Amino acid sequence: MDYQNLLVEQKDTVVEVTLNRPEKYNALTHQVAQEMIDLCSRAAADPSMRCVLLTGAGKGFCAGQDLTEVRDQAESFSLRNHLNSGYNPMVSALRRLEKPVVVAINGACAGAGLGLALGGDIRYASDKAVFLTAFIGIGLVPDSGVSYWLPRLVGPARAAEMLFTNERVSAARAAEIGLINRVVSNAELMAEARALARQLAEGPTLGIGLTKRALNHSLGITLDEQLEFEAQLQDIAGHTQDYREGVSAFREKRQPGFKGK
Ligand code: T3D
Repeated sequence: MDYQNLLVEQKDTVVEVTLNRPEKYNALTHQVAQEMIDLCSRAAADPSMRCVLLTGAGKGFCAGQDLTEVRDQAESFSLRNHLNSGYNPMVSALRRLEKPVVVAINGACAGAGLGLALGGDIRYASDKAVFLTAFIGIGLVPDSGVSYWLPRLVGPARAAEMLFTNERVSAARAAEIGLINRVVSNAELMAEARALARQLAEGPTLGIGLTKRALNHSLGITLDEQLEFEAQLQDIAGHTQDYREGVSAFREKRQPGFKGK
């Protein structure tokens, strides 16, 4: 597959993947998800790729769903199908990849972009990064694994706060509450993340892969079960007036007027 939205560069045994839609803060589309899925299956099959390092081009890491993408807004459009054919297999493929995945979060990380980051194994963030769930800002429910990871990483009360209020969480606070592993100065982020990726790639990566399988197994219900449940709920939220209003308000750069309908 030729990648239109990813920059992929292999440095020795580390494959560096950069989400490359900087003018939209690397917002996600179905095509981006297909490219990520392809990349994960290549990485799984290629023994010369022993660690994946994921980051974003420009100022943002990933702003979640591309809200400017023109698509069928008809009642029949199913967010469940949208998720099950794109973001869910993307997040699942990253998580199932039995090789270490380091995420270098260079800037804003929101919505399904947060799900993507949380699907990795070890997260370093720039001191300029900001984290927000974003879904409720447009009347939606968490998807892409965000409702799976948040309560497990930060506890149910903080998860509820982040999800209900859409607060912007700084990188320092994200490290404090366990959402990320480490904050690094913006200038040092890639050097630090590359050093970690290289260290992991030079380690016993088969053992790391099996350790990842053990960690995944320990988590109770599976990520895949929660991804499907999120997709069902998103289908309901995706047919509300509030969702239409949320997306229109974003495009028109104004505050949304939600009605709870
Ligand atoms: O609908 C479905 O498919 C269901 C699935 C949903 C999954 C989801 O991910 S839902 C959540 C979607 N994401 C959001 O709601 C986040 C929207 N963006 C923001 O809240 C803010 O942009 C950020 C907090 C991410 C960054 O804020 P800030 O102030 O640093 O930057 P900015 O000026 O708002 O954005 C910079 C540019 O990126 C700007 O472009 P412009 O105006 O300079 O040409 C902005 O429009 C663009 N951008 C940011 N987020 C998105 C985006 N373009 C498209 N889609 C975005 N999500």
